[in-house]
Amino acid sequence: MSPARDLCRETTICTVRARIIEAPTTRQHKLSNTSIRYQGYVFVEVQLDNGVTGYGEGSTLGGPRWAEESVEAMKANIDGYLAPALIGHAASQLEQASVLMDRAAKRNFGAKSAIDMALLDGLGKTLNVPAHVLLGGAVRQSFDTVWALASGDAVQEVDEAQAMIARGWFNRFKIKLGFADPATDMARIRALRHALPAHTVLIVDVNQGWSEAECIRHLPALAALEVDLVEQPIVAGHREASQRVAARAPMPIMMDESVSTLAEARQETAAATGQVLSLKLCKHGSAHNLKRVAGIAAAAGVELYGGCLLESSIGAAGHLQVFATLPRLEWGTEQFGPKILVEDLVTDSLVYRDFKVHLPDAPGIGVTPDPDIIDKLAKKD
Ligand code: MUC
Ligand code: MG
Repeated sequence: MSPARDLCRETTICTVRARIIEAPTTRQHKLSNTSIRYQGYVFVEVQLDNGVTGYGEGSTLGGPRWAEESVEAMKANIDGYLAPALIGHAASQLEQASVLMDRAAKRNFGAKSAIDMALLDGLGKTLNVPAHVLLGGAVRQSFDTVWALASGDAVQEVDEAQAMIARGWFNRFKIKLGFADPATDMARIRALRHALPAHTVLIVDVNQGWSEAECIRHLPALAALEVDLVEQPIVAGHREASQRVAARAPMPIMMDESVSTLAEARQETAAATGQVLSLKLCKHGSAHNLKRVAGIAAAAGVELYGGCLLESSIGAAGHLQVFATLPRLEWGTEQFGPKILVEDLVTDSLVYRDFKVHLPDAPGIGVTPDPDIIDKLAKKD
């Protein structure tokens, strides 16, 4: 038997450790349902019996508000249910690990995806290959980027966007809406549209903040400002209202919070509640599930967008490994988290250049957590 096959067959999971990290951000980041000055992560270390450690990260924004999981809940469910279900099992059996985790806990997609990422990292390092090789192989080495503007202050946002363009990091922008009154929001977008180069891609994310009536009122004004894409304007699950809005909207609608599971992907695309879908590991629970959701959407003719939840370079690298394998990814990725942190969590941050983020090619997810920064930012029990 080949050494690689031996390694895969025999390598088992010894320990799964989860720690909460609180990483300060460079500025306040506001959404319709929360506002943060630091980003919370669950940092997962999976120790394999061949001596390799795999690292993964789950994130959420400002407690259990963006979705039902908080980082505290992720850690509690990893410690109490998910880790015990995996100890002693083969590290290479990624699908089996998902089955075991699904038996141990319902949903908990952020917690599961952090462990799945750590397993992919450990397995990639064991076999000396980047994680994307275990997911079908990369069809792209870099991704067009999107930066999120979310201070709510129009002057600051114009300055920030211009600085991102000047650095060559980001030249497409997503504006977070829904925390201010619509007149203020329109003034922010108008300021950006006038200050930025002609035809700069502008996306707005309402994070479920508007009713159908508000969409009817405000989407024409967004169209007049040449907004290219509107993300999750309506509460997830309000399917008929979302369907009507998507049918009459003058620009494409992007589904985000409304699609986590494969069933939701099937139902929302069948109901045509959007023409674009944002993919995130914390919503889909594993890299393989993200690929399945992407397949359902692509089969329905829906365009794909590589979403984020302000991951550090650890979680962002994990996302790039799977995004790299998608046959189509029309909108590139918004993995901007590493650039909004005061300190990134790795020794080798992802590279942003020429308005692209580049796929790392080191084994596993391709980045190395910095133990000193992790220890400094880890929440003390
Ligand atoms: C979301 O809803 O898309 C990603 C960027 C951002 O500002 O918020 C997140 C989550
Ligand atoms: Mg969103």
